[in-house]
Amino acid sequence: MGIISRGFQGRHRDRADRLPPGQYLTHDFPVLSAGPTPRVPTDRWEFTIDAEDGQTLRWSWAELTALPSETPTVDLHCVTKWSKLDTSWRGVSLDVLFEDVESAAEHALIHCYGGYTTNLPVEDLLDGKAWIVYEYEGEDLAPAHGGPARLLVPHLYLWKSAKWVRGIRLLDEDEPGFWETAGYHNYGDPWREQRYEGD
Ligand SMILES: Nc1nc2c(c(=O)[nH]1)N[C@H]1C(S)=C(S)[C@@H](COP(=O)(O)O)O[C@H]1N2
Ligand SMILES: [Mo]
Repeated sequence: MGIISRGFQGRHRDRADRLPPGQYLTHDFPVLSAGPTPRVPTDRWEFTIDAEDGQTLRWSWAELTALPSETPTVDLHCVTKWSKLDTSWRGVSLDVLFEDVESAAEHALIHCYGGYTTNLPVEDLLDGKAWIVYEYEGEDLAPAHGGPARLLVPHLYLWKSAKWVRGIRLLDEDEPGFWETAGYHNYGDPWREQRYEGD
């Protein structure tokens, strides 16, 4: 219930302190998509975690939304320099989805309806740092913002928060995703201003 995000914000209580270097505050919610918005009816939606040994775990929409949910309130930081404070979401912690995953893989490649991909270390998905969210500010997540469901991993730049998320592939070797291949930073920590390769 937002304990992690409250703790995180406790360290950055002031608005100015909560703004990473080079960012400005915005109050609207811009839409940034590399392609058209895929429309995925929830009766055909599924989410999978594929481990490096071939094991696949699968959730239907009904199964995902029946899992215990959390309501994180988090700050968003986009590499195009806008930040938005105190956004509130509902979704399932990746810790819950990883409960039955047996894997020693350190790398994750997120894949989406529509073809977008992004990579991050598995540890950045765990310990209360990431969710599959399906509500924003108390409403169903709008398709433009990734509905029916998106990844939310707010401690990294927002391009890592994959919209229309479809699954996670666990990999022994790191594999860059869409923007990482195009010159964005492989990790993308806004507090270290890791915008582009070499930052
Ligand atoms: N599937 C998918 N996810 C995506 C993107 C995308 O183009 N496709 N864009 C990323 C980028 S670059 C940003 S900044 C955020 C924007 O999220 P928003 O449109 O909800 O603001 O989504 C990220 N997730
Ligand atoms: Mo972005």
